[in-house]
Formats: sequence, C-alpha cells, structure tokens
Amino acid sequence: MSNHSYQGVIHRYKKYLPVSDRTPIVTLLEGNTPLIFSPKISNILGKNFRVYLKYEGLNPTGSFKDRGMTVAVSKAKEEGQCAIVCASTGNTSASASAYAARAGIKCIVVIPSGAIALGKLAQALIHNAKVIAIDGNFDDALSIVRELSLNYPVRLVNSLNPHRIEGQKTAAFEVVDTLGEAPLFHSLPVGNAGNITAYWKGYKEYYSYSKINRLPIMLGFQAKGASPIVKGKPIKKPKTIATAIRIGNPASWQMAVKAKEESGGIIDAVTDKEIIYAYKFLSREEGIFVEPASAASVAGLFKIRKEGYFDRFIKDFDKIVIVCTLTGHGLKDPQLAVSKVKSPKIIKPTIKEVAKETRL
Ligand code: AN7
Repeated sequence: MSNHSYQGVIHRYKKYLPVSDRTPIVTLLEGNTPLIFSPKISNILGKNFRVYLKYEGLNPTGSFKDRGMTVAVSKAKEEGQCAIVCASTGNTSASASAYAARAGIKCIVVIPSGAIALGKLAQALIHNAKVIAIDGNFDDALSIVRELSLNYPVRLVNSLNPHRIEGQKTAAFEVVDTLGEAPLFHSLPVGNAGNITAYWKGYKEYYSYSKINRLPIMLGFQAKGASPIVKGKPIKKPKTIATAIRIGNPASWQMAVKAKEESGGIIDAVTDKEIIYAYKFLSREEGIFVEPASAASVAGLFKIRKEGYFDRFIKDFDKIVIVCTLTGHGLKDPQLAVSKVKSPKIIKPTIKEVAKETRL
C-alpha cells in the first residue's frame, strides 16, 4: 500500500478488529495521526527524556473519537440500524454526527446545556444531528441515552459500545508501529475513561502478538474538580475549565483502574491552572494547538516530574520514552483560547503606527 492510498483505521488494522468482508466500512480516513517529538517538553523533564505527542486533534472531526466511531458506525450499519445515539461533552457528538451523515443514518446527541465548546456544538448541528440539550450534566445525559438505547431502536455509540473501544485501540498500534517499540510511559487525559481502556487493550494485544516485548506504564490524568477515580467516589457536580473531561461518574471506571494497576501506573489529578499552563505551553512553545482537556496529559507530566515520580526510572533507564496523547484540536474551543490571552490592541491604520507597535 502506498502512502496516498491510506484508507482509514479499519482497512489498516482489519485483522485486529471485529469486521468482516460483509461490513460496510464507514470511514473519513481517520487515524494515521502524527507522533511529534517534543524537544522542549523532553528538556524540561530531563536529559534522558524523549517525549512524543500523538496529535489526535488531526483526525477528521478534530478528536480521537473518530477511531472508535468508524468501527461503531460501520457495525451499526452492518447490523441494519437506522439510528445512533450518544451523550457527550462534545467530541463524541461531533464524531457521531459526522460518521452518521457519512453512513446516511440518523444521529441523536444529548448534551449538557451550555457546557460544550462552541466548535463541537457547531459540528453536531451542521452535520444535521438531532441535538438535545438537557438541563443537567454529562453523567445525567449518559444515563438517559443508555436507557433510551435499551428501549428504542437506536444504537448507543458511547464507549460503553465495545466497538468504540475496538476502534480506539488502533492508536496504541500506531504508536508502536511508528516507534518500533512500546514507550516506557503513556500519558493521557481521563474523562469517561474509554480511551485509557482502549490504549491498554491495544498495547496488551500487540504484546500477545509479540509485536512488543514489554508493556508501557499508563499515566492517566483527570481534572482536579472532576476526579472521581482519584477520589474513589463519583462527583455529583464536576467542575473544570476542561469541559471535555467534566465527568463525575465515568462509564469505564473499573477498566481505567485495571489499566493503572496492571501497568503499574497512576491515575492522578491536575488543577485547571496546571491544565491552562500546559495548554499555553504547547501552543506557544511547540506550535501545537490543543483543547484544554488534551493538555491535561502534559500538565500531568510536568506535575509528577516535579514531585519526583520519575526519579527511580532515571536511575534504571538511560532513555525514558513517553508518549502523550493530545486528544483534541484547539480550534474546538476558540472562545476559551481568546479568553486566556490579551486581545490585540486597535491602532490607526498607518505604517508608522504598526511599526511602532511591533517594535520593528
Ligand atoms: C478532548 O465527547 O467524553 O476518558 O463525550 O473530548 O475516553 O472519555 C470526551 C472525552 C479527553 C476523555 N480529551 O476521554 C465526549 C467525551 C478530549 C475529550 C477526553 C475526551 P475518555
């Protein structure tokens, strides 16, 4: 297969996915995202660190959700479903709407009113999904759609649908196929906990096929005000600036804990301040614009480095490879971006004024 004939994650990883020749493949050529070396984050962590950023914001709808959605929607279509439904903090709804449009099936999304980023709402609306905003949070929305899908002819495409996890695990495959090995650590944000579940499944499968000879240590980061797994109990009113991970009772809670325990890793929390610092760092220092939730994975690395978490590994390894998943694109939430920086000053339209302002 030559480069220009890339056909999406189902085609590329067919033999690891629950599809057959009869599955109508619904794809927008998701996946195949870049793994970008970050010299500056590596330097901050220390001289033996090699940090790579898996930039999932470059998927067709701007987030990692497309990997799971191509499988979930293809299977729904194969099974003759005419409609799909999801609850969402925004990205799942954007992805579901686009893939449903592509498949020619109906899409219903239930969102917490006023709590999803503008870009994501725009996507669901323009892809012609039926958008229902509830006066409640994500956790309320998820319990509604779960019930709905049990009682009506509509397929749930949240990550409780195992096909979502199947598709999402291809990101772990790509990391290994690019690096030629598993990283020592894999860092990612945790919301509903589907992604950490999927990466862990992917790495374990590659291990079982002898594609790698050791597994990475998983590092998951929740936002402090929405950190049920860290606290060990559901949070009734989760709060964080990172709306994508404003989730108080994650569906894949147990699986996330399993990934942490089996890999010898951690699930920790980062504050909104730490998230925004990493968010700005990535855009200003590396030229990579992500949404705040995505920056939690980098914020977490900065935090645990300062706390000395890596110290014993520095002694034991001469090279510490870390892959950090950047789950969504910064353009999803432009309002937040402009609120975190100074607005441009308005000046007279003359060369002199512009030269003066820019200190050229
Ligand atoms: C950018 O769209 O849950 O732990 O409804 O959009 O797999 O849930 C989004 C989650 C991280 C957390 N980063 O991943 C939804 C939704 C971004 C996200 C997460 C989400 P999971």
